Amino acid sequence: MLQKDFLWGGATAANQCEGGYNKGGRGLALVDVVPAGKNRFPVALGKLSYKDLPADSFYPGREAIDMYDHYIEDIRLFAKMGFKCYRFSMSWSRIFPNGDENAPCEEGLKFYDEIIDEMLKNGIEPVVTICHFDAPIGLMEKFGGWKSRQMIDRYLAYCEAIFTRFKNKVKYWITFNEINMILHLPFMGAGLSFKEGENETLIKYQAAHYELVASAAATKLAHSINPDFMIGCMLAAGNYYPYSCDPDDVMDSINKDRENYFFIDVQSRGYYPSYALKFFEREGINLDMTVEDDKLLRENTVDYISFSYYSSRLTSANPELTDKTAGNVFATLKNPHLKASEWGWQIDPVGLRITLNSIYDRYQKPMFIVENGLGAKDTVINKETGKELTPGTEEFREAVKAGLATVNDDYRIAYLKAHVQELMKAVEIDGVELLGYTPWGCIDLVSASTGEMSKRYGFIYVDKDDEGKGDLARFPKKSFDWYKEVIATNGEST
Ligand code: BGP
Repeated sequence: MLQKDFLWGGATAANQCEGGYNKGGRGLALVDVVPAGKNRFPVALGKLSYKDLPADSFYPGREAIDMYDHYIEDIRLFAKMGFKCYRFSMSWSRIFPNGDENAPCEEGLKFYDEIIDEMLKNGIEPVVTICHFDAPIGLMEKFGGWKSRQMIDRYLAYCEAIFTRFKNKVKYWITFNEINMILHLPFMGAGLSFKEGENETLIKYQAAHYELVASAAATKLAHSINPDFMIGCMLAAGNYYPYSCDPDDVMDSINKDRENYFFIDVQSRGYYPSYALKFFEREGINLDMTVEDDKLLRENTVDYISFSYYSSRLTSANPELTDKTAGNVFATLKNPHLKASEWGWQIDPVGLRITLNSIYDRYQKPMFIVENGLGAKDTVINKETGKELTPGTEEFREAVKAGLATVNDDYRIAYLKAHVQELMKAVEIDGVELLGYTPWGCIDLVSASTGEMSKRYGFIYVDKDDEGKGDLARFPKKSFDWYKEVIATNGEST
């Protein structure tokens, strides 16, 4: 049995659902300038400047599903599903539009006050990601993003504003979404861009160091404001399997895992692991790392470890093996034992149990699965006639109005069901400590890797397409009732 207060819920991020990019005094943020389509990865990787793109490239991310004006309706739908918690992110540039103001923007704080109050009214515990791919553009322009140590103070000013304002309303915080994205999508993760000939590895690890110090300093600050705050780190997780039992493959998988676990090693243990120090030595990487940084890291480790899990990964020391998955930031070898999503993300529920066990064995701290799910193309149907409905048509709108539109997303239910069953085994059989589970994109939103709407994760459908068309109507999919039952039975009925 899971504990009675297990936190079932869902997860989103401001940058992918909130919209209202120019409302309430909000300044431009990182993701506002990462376009959909073929230029998305070059910009997210810091190889192409958004300034070289036409101004209309950034649709539909900036308006997303307009949760800015729909949050009451959305939170009530979450409450209907029985959510115990809701993980969302605050938009840094709503609180400090340019990043460097002396005082926070009251309108931004008020907006989150209202959202949180609505959640609390509905018995939903807020879980707040402080930064989810969306530092203010002003700070990118001024400092080159997390290349600069000055980002730490700006981040802390933001943290102080929200910790103080919400100290009696929010308990669970996450300092950075998927902090290891610095290595994989450096512009999206940390506002980094690179010039020809620069040492990218050095820049990425320096930025990582500043974020790690900022995270530790935020943990210290948080506990001084409210000792009951629970501060978590967050990793894009998913263990690497060795391709074979060849010891070289096994060693290779250990090294690949370390690239990601490096971040939690520092955030949870409080010091740099020896394999990382050796790596820096070999690469000639000399980081700006002070005695005070070291002290901060050691004295302010996280209270819990949160992570996203979509897929396991597969690696080999043999360079001749090149059959990799496409469509995933973490390209991996194809695992013959696994099926994959339409985007090539390999589906591995047991991998979730393996990942939970690895993390718990390594750190012995409570964990929180804050993202998991299946991105898929959904087809809307009329639930009475079974007829397919085309968004944008009169028939579609009529069916939505009459409460007859739905999606029979059995594929999503199958994915989530298998993962919930494995997380239950990890708790009940292996004894890992798990605080909660918040499937990603509990309401359809813009995809981080494609910048489009058509890769959907939600229990709730949102009428909006890749061109930004649609009237934003929301309605439950079949998975909505399935998840409601899972929550109502505390995971016993899947
Ligand atoms: C994670 C991000 C999310 C989210 C998710 C799904 O990396 O934290 O922001 O989008 O992945 O990815 P995608 O939207 O690319 O399918």
